[in-house]
Amino acid sequence: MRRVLAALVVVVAVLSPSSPAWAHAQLLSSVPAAGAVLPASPGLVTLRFSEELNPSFTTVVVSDAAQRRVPAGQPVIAAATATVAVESPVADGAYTVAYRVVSKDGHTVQGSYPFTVGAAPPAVPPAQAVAGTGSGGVPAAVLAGVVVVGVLLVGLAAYFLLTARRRVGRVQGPGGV
Ligand SMILES: [Cu+2]
Repeated sequence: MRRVLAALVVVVAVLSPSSPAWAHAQLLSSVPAAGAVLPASPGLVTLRFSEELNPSFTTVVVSDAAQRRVPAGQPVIAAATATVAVESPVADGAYTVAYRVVSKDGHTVQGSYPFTVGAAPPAVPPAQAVAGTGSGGVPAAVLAGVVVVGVLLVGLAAYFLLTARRRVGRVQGPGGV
């Protein structure tokens, strides 16, 4: 019963776009800021949240455009702020800061944001730009395409199954004495 309740809570939490009833740790600001274009590699990445962080459950990962992890120290927690030291200067390029923290109520909060070192990155195709809202998810257009193809395939399969069954019925019908 408790498991069912827990599952329900998760479903409700996932379905509701924002849960104002629960005060979750929220990223308030960061250095470098989301979308910042820096002239040179940052030495530190600092994230400030809306509530105190638990050092045992705070993860901050910086990765490059190829999703390789940039060597950085363990997050240093001071109240609501987490700071990681970038171990050696990074090359020009696009980077992502991904974080995972645990709210006071025990729920995990995660997110990510990009920043750029050096010149601004080349323009991305519109579909990718739309998806680049920090979720790191699959572009909506691709998802829609997958759904449409899936529905078509299921429809085709159903059609062939039905016609095959009908054909079998026809063949067996007269001969099946
Ligand atoms: Cu919560």
